[in-house]
Amino acid sequence: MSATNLRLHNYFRSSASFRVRIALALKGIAYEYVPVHLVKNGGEQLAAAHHTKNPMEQVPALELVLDGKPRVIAQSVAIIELLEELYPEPPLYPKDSYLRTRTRELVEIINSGIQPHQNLAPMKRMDQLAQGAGRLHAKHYNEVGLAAYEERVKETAGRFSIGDQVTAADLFLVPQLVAARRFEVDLSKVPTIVAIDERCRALPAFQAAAPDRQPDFEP
Ligand SMILES: N[C@@H](CCC(=O)N[C@@H](CS)C(=O)NCC(=O)O)C(=O)O
Repeated sequence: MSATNLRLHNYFRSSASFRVRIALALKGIAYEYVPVHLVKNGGEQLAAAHHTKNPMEQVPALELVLDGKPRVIAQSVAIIELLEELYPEPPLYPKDSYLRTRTRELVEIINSGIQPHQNLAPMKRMDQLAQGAGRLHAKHYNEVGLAAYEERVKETAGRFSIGDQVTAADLFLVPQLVAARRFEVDLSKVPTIVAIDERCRALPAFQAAAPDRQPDFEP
């Protein structure tokens, strides 16, 4: 399988986009950055043109020519797994079956256990039911999910979530902590996570992928 003409439809503040940007940076893959503003113009993710790229009306979506055919893939887990197949070095999933499964478990704690609760649409819906509820809901699931991640990661942590090599789990953790800080989650309860996050953020690929380094960044 081979790929050319990669275009990432994404948003600087989106944690799911940030995950994919880290994978692209770690693997040294060139791509075109296509901004999709989630707030301006009524939310560009809701436009018909974007809907065809991601029917969930979310970012990220990766457009590429795959084995000569134009394709668009959504969902950060699927995109990162495709990048892993196309560009195996450096690997983001351990060779050992148990550690690979643990990596996926940590990925899912964030991908399905935390992040969906802090999305714009559910937060807006919660706020319609009770003013301010959206933020409290998002904060709660950040606390629950990060506590679970902390408990699990203690078993495998080295410099990073799984030993001393960066894995997909770290690509999910670092963007999640940006959100957790925004929701003022007390991170003193998750010291292993905080130490891993610091080590990841010292790496050039994580820095290059950070929200404030993107062309559509707004303070
Ligand atoms: N499971 C999806 C989640 C994507 C997602 O939730 N994207 C958010 C930004 S991080 C989004 O586009 N939200 C738009 C909205 O809620 O309207 C993935 O991993 O790609």
